[in-house]
Amino acid sequence: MKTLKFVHCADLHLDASFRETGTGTYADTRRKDIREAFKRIIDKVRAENAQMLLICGDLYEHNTVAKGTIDWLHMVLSQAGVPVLIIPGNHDPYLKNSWYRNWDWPENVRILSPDSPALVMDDLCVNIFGMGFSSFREDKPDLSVVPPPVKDYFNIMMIHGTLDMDFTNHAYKPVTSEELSALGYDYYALGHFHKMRDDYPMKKAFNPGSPEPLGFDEQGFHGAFVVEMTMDQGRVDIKTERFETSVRAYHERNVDITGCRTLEEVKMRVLGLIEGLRPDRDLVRITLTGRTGLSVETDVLTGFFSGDWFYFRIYNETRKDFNIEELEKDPSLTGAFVREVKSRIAGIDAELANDPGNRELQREKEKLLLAMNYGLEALYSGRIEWQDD
Ligand SMILES: [Mn+2]
Repeated sequence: MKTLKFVHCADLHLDASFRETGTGTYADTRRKDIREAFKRIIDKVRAENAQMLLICGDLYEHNTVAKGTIDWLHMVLSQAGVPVLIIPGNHDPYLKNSWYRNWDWPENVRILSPDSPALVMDDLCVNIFGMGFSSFREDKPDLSVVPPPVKDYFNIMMIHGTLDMDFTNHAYKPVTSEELSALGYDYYALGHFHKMRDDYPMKKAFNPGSPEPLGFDEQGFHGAFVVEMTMDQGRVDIKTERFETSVRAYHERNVDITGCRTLEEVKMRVLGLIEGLRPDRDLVRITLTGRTGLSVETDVLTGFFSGDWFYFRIYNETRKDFNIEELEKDPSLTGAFVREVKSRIAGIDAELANDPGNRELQREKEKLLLAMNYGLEALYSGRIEWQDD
């Protein structure tokens, strides 16, 4: 029986610009976070006694990467102590002025470029082929250049691209499961999509995603894979284990503040949303929705929280409350609806006057006030946006 253990990662995007959010040293700190995530990958290689490291494209940003970062990369990669195989992605393509062509990479690093995409490592019984990018955009790859699998070797294909997705006009190296399967390889090491996937219908393909999330569209788990392959009488088994590498996590939440009577109430709703999050780790973006008569100054509201938080923003997308007194005079269905709900509220108010502490009546009144808002919303827009929590 033969075994092979390696770490598979992709999409570091070293020196990403983090333009979208700029306060002071924010972008610098985030770029350091990516380095830290990469160090966690190298640490894992050593801790697991992995035999190689695969980096499946977008290791750095071609347009913004600093020489200092490439020097740092040299140091960290040479510390890995095992072969490191890299393919260029669409953010670090194999251009004439690419670092991949014009720089001495450490001895243990091998760039599987479009010029020289194939490698056989006899000591590890590995046959590996890399399908990377030579420019910022590429369409369907020519899979006929992939050599046939080597018998009794672990056959691994690294590819930066799009598996089984219909992105007509937006595809980066689109391939299908059938096309990959037909190559007869044992493991397809993907890169490009920043969300981790280990549940492709094609059981041999794995996409690690970005080790450090790069924006609010990259919420959830971020890390890489430890892969163990075994070969027994020609049969290859794959075991992957995900591990977390991200330094920070993005959280985006909407909160409907319809019915909130004071800013304090709005603040409490926001507090409820961020319960359990950590100011030093979690980046938070909250959007207020619904209708309100409150004057919501997001600066003031953000000020309640932002002191402790590395990143905390509140956006106001609420709309002005309905003008009930005006609508009551409306001759159409809208006016009839408002008059009906208003008279029910008046009924509850009368009962409440006799029994002010009655919780059930209070709840009933709150319900009617919400019904007024949702009903008017439906009459005006033809649909209701439910509060999502
Ligand atoms: Mn990428």
